Amino acid sequence: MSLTLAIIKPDAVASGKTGAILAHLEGAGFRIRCLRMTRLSRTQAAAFYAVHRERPFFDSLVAFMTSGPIVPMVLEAEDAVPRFREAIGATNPAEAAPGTVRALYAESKERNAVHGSDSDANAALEIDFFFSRHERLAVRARVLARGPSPP
Ligand code: 3AN
Repeated sequence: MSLTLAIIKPDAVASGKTGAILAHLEGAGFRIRCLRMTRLSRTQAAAFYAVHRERPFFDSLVAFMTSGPIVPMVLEAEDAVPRFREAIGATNPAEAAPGTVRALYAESKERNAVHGSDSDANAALEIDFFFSRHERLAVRARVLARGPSPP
């Protein structure tokens, strides 16, 4: 089993889709291992999206991601990173496969309801960004205690 970092973005939180998205993800086989609601400062959002700092949409993306509360979470599944990206669909909801989270809940390329890590290495960095060492160790302890064949 592996982990990914997911975020329910400000558009979906503000429009009351948090519960529906969590239910969708659990129904798709993801186990929620850490979860919180928070609001990013400009500095935090710019750091989280630093890889996009030269892109024309960067300022707008930072403004959007700081516009309201978000719900970051750690999800566990087999091949969590690629499976989650499949479950959320393409960045542009107009191109997202039917039944994916973005096809169901996203408004536009920018206001696209959810974020998912794009590699195991970035998942580890993004989990560190949002969750404390204490929370991360608690997840690891539960995964290890469960052994190789989860219930
Ligand atoms: P994804 O979230 O599907 O991995 P990325 O990493 O290419 O997509 O982009 C990060 C975020 O930047 C997206 N989730 C979206 O909110 C925003 N974004 C990407 N492309 C555009 C665009 N052309 N115009 C506006 N916002 C964009």
